[in-house]
Amino acid sequence: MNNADVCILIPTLNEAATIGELIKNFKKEGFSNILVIDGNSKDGTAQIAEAEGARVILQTGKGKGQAMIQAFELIESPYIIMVDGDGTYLAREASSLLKPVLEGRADHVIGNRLNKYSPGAFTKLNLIGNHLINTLFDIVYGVELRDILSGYRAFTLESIRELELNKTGFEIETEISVECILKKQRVEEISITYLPRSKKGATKLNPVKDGIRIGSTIYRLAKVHNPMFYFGIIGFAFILAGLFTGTFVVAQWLQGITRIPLSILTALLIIFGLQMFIFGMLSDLIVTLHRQTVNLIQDRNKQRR
Ligand SMILES: Nc1nc2c(ncn2[C@@H]2O[C@H](COP(=O)(O)OP(=O)(O)OP(=O)(O)O)[C@@H](O)[C@H]2O)c(=O)[nH]1
Ligand SMILES: [Mg+2]
Repeated sequence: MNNADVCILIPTLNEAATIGELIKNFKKEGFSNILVIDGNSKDGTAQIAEAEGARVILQTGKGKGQAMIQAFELIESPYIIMVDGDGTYLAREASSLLKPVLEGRADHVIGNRLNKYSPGAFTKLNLIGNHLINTLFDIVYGVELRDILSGYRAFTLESIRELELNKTGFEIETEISVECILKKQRVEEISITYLPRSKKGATKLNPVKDGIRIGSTIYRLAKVHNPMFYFGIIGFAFILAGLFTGTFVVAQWLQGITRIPLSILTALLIIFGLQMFIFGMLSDLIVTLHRQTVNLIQDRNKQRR
């Protein structure tokens, strides 16, 4: 393997404070094939990147996700390292991230920030949000990944091309992680250092708005992988509401007051909730049968080859 076979992909939006140094550091590590996909930065990020010898492309749409998807289409190198342009990740850790991919042990390697982060790298809110999102992911997909939102990753071109990616914003890392699991790729996590963002460059992430978007992406994508979870949550919410109104109806009835409209509402809530569970069970059956069919076709295809 030649280092030119590795494309260092950096999405940037107004990262003039850090992009030059980052490119220099990757060059020092022997990586010369550097692609910056810029979101029409207003602070000269693209010019700095070009001056440092990176190939710079302007993204045609908006959002980090759109930039990444556009870049994946253009890259031809067999290996890719994706890294944020805000100087929060270390170029010297690139080779340890790449190792499992080069050795053929993994298709996709995630740099796990949660073991070695510097003070101030995560705000309290970001850390709590991260834990919640990773826990939700583990429940829905039944795999233990600690840091699905990490922006430092290494993978093969072949593996990233296999994924169906549509998310345009900060949900892109979530979508990549989900798709890797659905496509049965071998995913590995490696501990990496995570530094605080430079004071000179502003964050583009809104922890509340983007956190909710990421959480709802995991939930919506669960429909095809874990429908029991998807419908079960809705059913659970309705049954809980039904039990709540039902308790009130019974308490009133014991005091001699009959609440007819509320009794009807209680029955409807519980019936609807139970129906959601039945939907979940049926969808689960469909997903399982579909999975068996796909496995059978894949096995047949392998045998033919
Ligand atoms: N091309 C492009 N890059 C973007 C866009 N939004 C963010 N980025 C880049 O994506 C990377 C990650 O964005 P950050 O703002 O650092 O998000 P974060 O790392 O989750 O949040 P912080 O912890 O505050 O750094 C940075 O290099 C940004 O410049 C965009 O719309 N287009
Ligand atoms: Mg960042």
